[in-house]
Amino acid sequence: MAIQRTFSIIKPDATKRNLTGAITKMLEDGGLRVVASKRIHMTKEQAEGFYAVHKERPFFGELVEFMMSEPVVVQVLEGEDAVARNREIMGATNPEEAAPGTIRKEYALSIGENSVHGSDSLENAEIEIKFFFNDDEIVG
Ligand code: DAT
Ligand code: MG
Repeated sequence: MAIQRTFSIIKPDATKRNLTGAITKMLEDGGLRVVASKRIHMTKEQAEGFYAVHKERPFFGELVEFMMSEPVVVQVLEGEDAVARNREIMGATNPEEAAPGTIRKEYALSIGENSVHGSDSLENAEIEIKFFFNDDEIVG
């Protein structure tokens, strides 16, 4: 175990329902610290670039349109084992499969409108943090 940083997005379905604070509290209560945060409205270029790994998937167009549909809050989270810890707090991609007490079980509307993103590996966390934040925007 080690102190890590991971990347999180509070997605459009959640910002639209005014859940930024409630979701951030679940992350904080789970042991993670918000060391960077900003509310942005993603451009098409940002949404396509961020999710480029999924561009061959049938839901790619829908995913990009969704991520541009309302503002999002992008965050850097820090803590013990932060990448795995954040994935635990988020719950499974499909809210029907998400464990009780997780963000997605509590708030997600569907597999697509599932309230949060979290990096799936330390390597991807570094790439995703750099995609949205400059070093001087992260204050540990
Ligand atoms: P996760 O966000 O849990 O890492 P993922 O990386 O497999 O999941 O997919 C990225 C996002 O794409 C996911 O949060 C919501 C959307 N998505 C995934 N599978 C989908 C599906 N079968 N139908 C619609 N959207 C989907
Ligand atoms: Mg993923």
